[in-house]
Amino acid sequence: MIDVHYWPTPNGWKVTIMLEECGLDYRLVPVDIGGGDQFQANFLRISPNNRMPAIIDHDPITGSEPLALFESGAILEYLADKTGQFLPTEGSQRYKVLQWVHWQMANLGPMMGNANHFKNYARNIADDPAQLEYGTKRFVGEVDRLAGVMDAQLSVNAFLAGADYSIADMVTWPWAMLAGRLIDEAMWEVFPNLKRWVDTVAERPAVQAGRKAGADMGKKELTEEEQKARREILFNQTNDKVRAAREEAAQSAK
Ligand SMILES: N[C@@H](CCC(=O)N[C@@H](CS)C(=O)NCC(=O)O)C(=O)O
Repeated sequence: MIDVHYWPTPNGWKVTIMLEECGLDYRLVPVDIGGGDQFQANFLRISPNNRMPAIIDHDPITGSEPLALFESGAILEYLADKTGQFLPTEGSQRYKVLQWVHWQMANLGPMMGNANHFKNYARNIADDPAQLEYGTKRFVGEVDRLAGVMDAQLSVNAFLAGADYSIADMVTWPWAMLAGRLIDEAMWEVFPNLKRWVDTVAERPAVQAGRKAGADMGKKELTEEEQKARREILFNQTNDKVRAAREEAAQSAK
């Protein structure tokens, strides 16, 4: 059994999609990131970067001790090695797949996260329109650039890392399919190869099941005050705040 410490977001879906693709048994452990669960002592022990997703595999390939992992790319690489699926075990294609996994983790994910922040969230927090405009332009521009990178790659390959569907597609699809909300829905006409790939991956039953996993977790109606408190937790993190949460967690663990 694999515990998935999870909230239904693109980074969380990567893991549930892979687990569904491989037919592995898993159970979801909610990490309400707007409510601050990512700072709880038990969670920080398995995910010291206070981010979900994280997993605990109680029957790992590494021995008899349960294996805890954070970072979605590392989790998918591990699950691929565990099952022998969606990542070749050797040869140049293994590294081609990993290259695109790292590309997503270092580029598309962070740039889309920042674009989403400036476009959709920061206007509730920042009062300087020039800052908002600069941040939006910078990061939406990066998302547009990265959409072009994917479109070019997919103009000569069926899937991101080549001819076969792999963990590179699974880490990229949950973000890429949302790009229209940041750039403009008309973007899909400009990037037809990306659109073809987004639609093809969306049809896979495991992708649909992974996307639905835990969908009810974030559905509660929130008051304006509650929304404000959640934004404060999510968007105002510094080392001071993280250290205070860790110290509090350490105290309560005593
Ligand atoms: N690179 C990490 C990113 C994970 C990440 O940013 N998770 C977000 C939700 S999508 C989170 O846990 N946020 C909590 C917070 O910001 O405190 C991964 O892919 O696992």
